[in-house]
Amino acid sequence: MQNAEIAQRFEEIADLLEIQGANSFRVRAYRNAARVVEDQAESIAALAEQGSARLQEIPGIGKDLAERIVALVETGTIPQLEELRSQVPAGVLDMLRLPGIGPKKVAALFHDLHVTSLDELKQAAEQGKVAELKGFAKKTEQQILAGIEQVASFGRRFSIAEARANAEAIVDDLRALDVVTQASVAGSCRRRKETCGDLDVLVTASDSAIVMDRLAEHALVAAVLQRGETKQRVRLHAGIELDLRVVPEESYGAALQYFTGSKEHNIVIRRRAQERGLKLNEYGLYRGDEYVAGRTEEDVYQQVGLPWIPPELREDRGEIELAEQGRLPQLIELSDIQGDLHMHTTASDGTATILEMAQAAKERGLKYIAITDHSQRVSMANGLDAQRLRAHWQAIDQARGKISGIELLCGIECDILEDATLDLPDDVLAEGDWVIAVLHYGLKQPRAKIMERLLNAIQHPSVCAIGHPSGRIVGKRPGADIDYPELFKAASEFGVFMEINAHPSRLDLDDIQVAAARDHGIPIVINTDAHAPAGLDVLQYGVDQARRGGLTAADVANTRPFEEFMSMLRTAR
Ligand code: DGT
Ligand code: CA
Ligand code: CA
Repeated sequence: MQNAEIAQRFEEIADLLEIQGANSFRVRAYRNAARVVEDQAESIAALAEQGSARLQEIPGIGKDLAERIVALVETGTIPQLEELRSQVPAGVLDMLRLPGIGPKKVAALFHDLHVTSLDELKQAAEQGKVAELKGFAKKTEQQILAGIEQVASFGRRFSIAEARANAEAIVDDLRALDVVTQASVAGSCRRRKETCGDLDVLVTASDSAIVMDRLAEHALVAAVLQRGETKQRVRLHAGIELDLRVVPEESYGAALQYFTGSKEHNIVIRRRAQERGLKLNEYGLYRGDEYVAGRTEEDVYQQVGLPWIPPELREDRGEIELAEQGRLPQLIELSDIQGDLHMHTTASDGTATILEMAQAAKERGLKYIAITDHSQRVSMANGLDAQRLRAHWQAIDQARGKISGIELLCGIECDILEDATLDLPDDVLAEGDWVIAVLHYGLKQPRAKIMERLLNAIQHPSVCAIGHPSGRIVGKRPGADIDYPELFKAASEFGVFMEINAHPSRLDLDDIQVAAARDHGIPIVINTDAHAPAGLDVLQYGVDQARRGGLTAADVANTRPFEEFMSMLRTAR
């Protein structure tokens, strides 16, 4: 447990006590404790393991507090905190995030108005009930409503899947207008970043008012936040906000370059312009007052001595150097993918049969798939034991005779158990064509244990690939604490492939590790992890992640024709 987490628990106790109207000295004692813990350079948890006396040597930590810390480190919680949490609904604490609202006001809202969440607070404020409370003015009520809006959107990032679906629908509809000549999404969404804070859209048009009206009335738009002559900001029903800019034709390339970002990439590009006696902004490239270029992105890059750089690479992670040397990679494309090596059927937690998945994959142009249902440890997902797996593989073998034009591999998504052993016996695993080893449980184990598990799996003679290596869920759950250089070194030594799990909630490996895995010469596979036919359609997001990592088709094993993929697999092992 890190110091910040310990401190956060004490802050929570202080908040809860204050909301309950506890003695202010007690409240302050916990706030002080939080600060003392947070400011320590040494690990408080490590000190706590040496006992309460060791902790009491730290100024500001008395006997009581030291014992609470020891209990917290040993059990993961504090009885007093649990007790307080049971008395105050979780949503009440959310109200503390509102600007200008402290524990005293929250206490009044909770006790006098019986409001227990931001949603209920919003309702009460809209009905004017908040202003009627003692100590609350009409102004406070408005402040609360504005704060709720802010909290709802602040810091929230949206998955690339949701971002793209919304942005592309709007861009398509704007492009369909007669007055519109060009339209594009820009920003992080165009760079295919795994999450987007907001959406940026650029348009050229002969009449900007028509474009503005079309957006304001769009079915996906919930509210117009700001509207000017050529700029509009709206909030979509999905919650994400979108900036639309209508720009002149001669500025379109410069604006697209500017608003695609990233900021870091743009700083370097602007510097290169300056070095050439040019000024670059969102309107164009200028020499003094004279317009030099800006109609297309290609023109802008050319003027600063570079070829056009794919948006996915624009993060200032070496792409400018590669561009300068004429060594930009020919990035992989969706159409390069020939196989999908991770999917589920009704044998575990999928909704379609082997043949239905094979048919769906074939319809999407794939030439081979691996059926990889769960192993027994994932009992929630009806994971397979040795006997059921052998029967399932027989069923896959029989399915081979019932469909042509697509090859089926007998695979398994085998858990790497908390004790670092594999979830199925060696003799069974040895009978499979394709074994993906994965972490599902014990993701919070210390790094050394996580690495022992991954390295054991890599050294297992039947393991072909590590699936969704970190186990993270984007924006929700951090992944396991992995020593990536060590992981990749072992994978490359033992010929184990690494997966980019294409599901937008996983995208695991992430973009940085994708590039690192490639640098280790590890064959990468991009897989959907589909649990239904429609699940096969997430492949694009995995390809985008690979592009952000700078991968070419040659870096990705499942761009190979089936025979070549199989011989690659045999050689690797
Ligand atoms: P996001 O929305 O947080 O996912 O990330 P972006 O990259 O879409 O950022 P956003 O929406 O704030 O701005 C879009 C692009 O516009 C950004 O990537 C670069 C450019 N940009 C915005 N503000 C600035 C700025 O202050 N300086 C520079 N150089 N570029 C900016
Ligand atoms: Ca953005
Ligand atoms: Ca923006």
